[in-house]
Amino acid sequence: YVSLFVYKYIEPLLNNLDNQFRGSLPRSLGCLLQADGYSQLSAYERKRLKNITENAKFFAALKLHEVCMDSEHVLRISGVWKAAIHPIGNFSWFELRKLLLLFQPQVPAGPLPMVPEDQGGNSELTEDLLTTWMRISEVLLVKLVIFGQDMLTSMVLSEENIRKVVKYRVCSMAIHPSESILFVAAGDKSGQIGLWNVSEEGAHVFVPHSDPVSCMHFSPFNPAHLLSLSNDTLRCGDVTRAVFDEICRSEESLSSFDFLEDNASTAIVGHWGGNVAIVDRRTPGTSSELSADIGFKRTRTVHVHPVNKQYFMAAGSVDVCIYDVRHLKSRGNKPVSSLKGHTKSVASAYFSPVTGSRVVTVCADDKLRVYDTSSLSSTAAVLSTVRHNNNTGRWLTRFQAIWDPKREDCFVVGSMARPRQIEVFQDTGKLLHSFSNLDCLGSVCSINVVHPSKNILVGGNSSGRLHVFKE
Ligand SMILES: *[C@@H]1O[C@H](CO)[C@@H](O)[C@H](O)[C@H]1NC(C)=O
Ligand SMILES: *[C@@H]1O[C@H](CO)[C@@H](O)[C@H](O)[C@H]1NC(C)=O
Ligand SMILES: *[C@@H]1O[C@H](CO)[C@@H](O)[C@H](O)[C@H]1NC(C)=O
Ligand SMILES: *[C@@H]1O[C@H](CO)[C@@H](O)[C@H](O)[C@H]1NC(C)=O
Ligand SMILES: *[C@@H]1O[C@H](CO)[C@@H](O)[C@H](O)[C@H]1NC(C)=O
Ligand SMILES: *[C@@H]1O[C@H](CO)[C@@H](O)[C@H](O)[C@H]1NC(C)=O
Ligand SMILES: CC(=O)N[C@H]1CO[C@H](CO)[C@@H](O)[C@@H]1O
Repeated sequence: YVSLFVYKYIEPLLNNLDNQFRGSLPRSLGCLLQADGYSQLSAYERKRLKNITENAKFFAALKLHEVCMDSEHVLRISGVWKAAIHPIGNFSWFELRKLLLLFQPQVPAGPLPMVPEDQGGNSELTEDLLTTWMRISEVLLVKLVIFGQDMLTSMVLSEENIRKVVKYRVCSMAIHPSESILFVAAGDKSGQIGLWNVSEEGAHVFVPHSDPVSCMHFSPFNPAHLLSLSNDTLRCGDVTRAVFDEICRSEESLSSFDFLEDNASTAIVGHWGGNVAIVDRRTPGTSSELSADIGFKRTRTVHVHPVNKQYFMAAGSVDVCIYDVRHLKSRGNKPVSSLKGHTKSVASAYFSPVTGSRVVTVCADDKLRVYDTSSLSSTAAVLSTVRHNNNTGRWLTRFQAIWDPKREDCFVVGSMARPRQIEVFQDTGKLLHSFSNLDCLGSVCSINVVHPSKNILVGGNSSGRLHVFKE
């Protein structure tokens, strides 16, 4: 059936494509041709299918599916897709995409060498970049710069500070704490991680995951370590050993993580299925220490209190609750505090960075809410509510509101408003500033990250481009 489908619909489709989409055939496709239905084909059809295989045209289908996931290209090729899907009548675009996903090569389990995606022989440059990363991770002076509105307006975006860093939609970002070199990591929908020295031309791409990289942080204890999480695995890219280690591998889909202690040896990991797990990097193996049912249908983000590290917050369907990790057990967990009022799914919930006395959440009910968590009472009070269009739709990553790590009272969030902008709010709900640039910023930046000590903001869009606003 599958092969018939491929034969009937993909092949004519491929004939419509530009040569740039044609490539060589991945081995996995050979297996596909053994699938059901092959036997129903006539000898001629079988021969023809074989020819198609040998002509290695299927790879184009693979490429095509990758391209399709990138909203930038969807309009351009959707006409071709429609033409191809039309004769099938009842095959939806999503079914087709699911089918094509079967062909995507999987990243193997276990440690992976830190070698870049083939970028046409600039591996020496990658060496240099990794050396830079190592060097800037050795000495760290973190100064707290408190900036006000003047500083915000002095941060601008210019053409040379926009770069395509990963292939597809940006799902997570991390910024190295170095003050001398601006070094940014972006994770995308396909499992790529791009590393970019902002003063340099190109980015360097690695593929340590096969699923969206939904969460990423440089270790606060040792920024030579970049931790990245996708659906099935939490990895630690250790530049000193040039390897992406595997810290945790799970059958349950992983959504997010955060470090429980300053030395980053343990982490809390959220599962799409609702549970949270404790991972200890010192214990051998890649399974978690404890998986705890916290009564959630979904856990999207987890965040550890910046001062009282025994508290962590989980946010999911409509629930946002704070728990005490010391009392976590596999079942029957009761929250220390609940942040109530959300009427739809919550995309993120984060503690304010210095004292943790505020929490900002983003909810699909089109509201940003700030809670008072200074005295962890059973129900946290809402301090302010901001109406905020969050209707990012299918092609954009959902918005997350993140605190400026240098301040207690101000957070940054992507926006659907035009002209395109990234908004900064005070905890009172007042809009402090909108980062925009009529010439250079023409797209929504769903994912943003702010430098821990400098006035630098980076926004990532849905085609893998990063935009750096700086003084
Ligand atoms: C298969 O390829 C061979 C050589 O390229 C060609 O002669 C033959 O006609 C093709 N058969 C079909 C069924 O397309
Ligand atoms: C992402 O940003 C770049 C540069 O600003 C822009 O050219 C591109 O169209 C944007 N992508 C999308 C999907 O809007
Ligand atoms: C959809 O297409 C398949 C294959 O052509 C066919 O077997 C099935 O009956 C169709 N379903 C509907 C609801 O038309
Ligand atoms: C990165 O940028 C800095 C300047 O900010 C430069 O000294 C360094 O050589 C650059 N290149 C690499 C490969 O790290
Ligand atoms: C994550 O992986 C599981 C299997 O491990 C799969 O069922 C699920 O659809 C995946 N989710 C996403 C968002 O890719
Ligand atoms: C990390 O911190 C925890 C608690 O503060 C401590 O028990 C543990 O030994 C530390 N680990 C390392 C490697 O320093
Ligand atoms: C009130 C409202 O329309 N909220 C929308 C916020 O965005 C999500 C998608 O991210 C929509 O599903 C909601 O309808």
